[in-house]
Amino acid sequence: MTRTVTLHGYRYSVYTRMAHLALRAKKVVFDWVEVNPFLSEGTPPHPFGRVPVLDDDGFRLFETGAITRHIDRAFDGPALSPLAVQPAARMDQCIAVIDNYAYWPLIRQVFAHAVFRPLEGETADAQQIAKGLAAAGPVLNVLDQFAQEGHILDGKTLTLADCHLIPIIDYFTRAPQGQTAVASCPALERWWGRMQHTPLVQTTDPQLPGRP
Ligand SMILES: N[C@@H](CCC(=O)N[C@@H](CS)C(=O)NCC(=O)O)C(=O)O
Repeated sequence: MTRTVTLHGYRYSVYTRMAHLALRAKKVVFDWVEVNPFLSEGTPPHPFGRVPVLDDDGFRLFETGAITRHIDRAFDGPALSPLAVQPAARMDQCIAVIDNYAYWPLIRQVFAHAVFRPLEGETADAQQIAKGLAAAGPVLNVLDQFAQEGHILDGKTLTLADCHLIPIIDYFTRAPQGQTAVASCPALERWWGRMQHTPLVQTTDPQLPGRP
């Protein structure tokens, strides 16, 4: 019997892309159901109105950290979680840092207001960009230290930390201010320099409106 895997997600969502990256890294065949959580009519099968949701042959999961770990455990392909204790802990820590301290300032404040809203013809709030940039500084420093240490984010061995961080840094550096901020974090910049042209990153590019 064929195993049916479905990703319910929104094409421009960083969290959807995290799950998408894990599925692609494991070479899982899956269907994509497009759901825009910001429109009331497109209600995803998620109790809190978010994306993504993964359906693995009838087993439904929400929360991206659980989804990507499930993908890693439930499918063949390269392991995306380090076996060694310290790198595994650092990967988990990195994912939590992204959820708790990176998503809001880097994506919802800087990227949304400096890049996405202008592309969509919506008004942007310069104060939100300034607040997001200020909050982004300490987060980027922590991520830079992770990359510098070398347990994760080494630009060679892909882990779930990469799957979670790629969408965030990709969008953040599309804002000139974000690019400048990352340029002051040498190890993080080196990591992104290695990752950004990989087939995995290219094939999961959300193709923002107005970009070739
Ligand atoms: N804790 C959730 C967060 C997911 C999330 O915030 N997704 C965003 C899109 S990137 C969303 O659905 N936002 C809709 C909203 O904020 O109403 C997870 O880990 O999956």
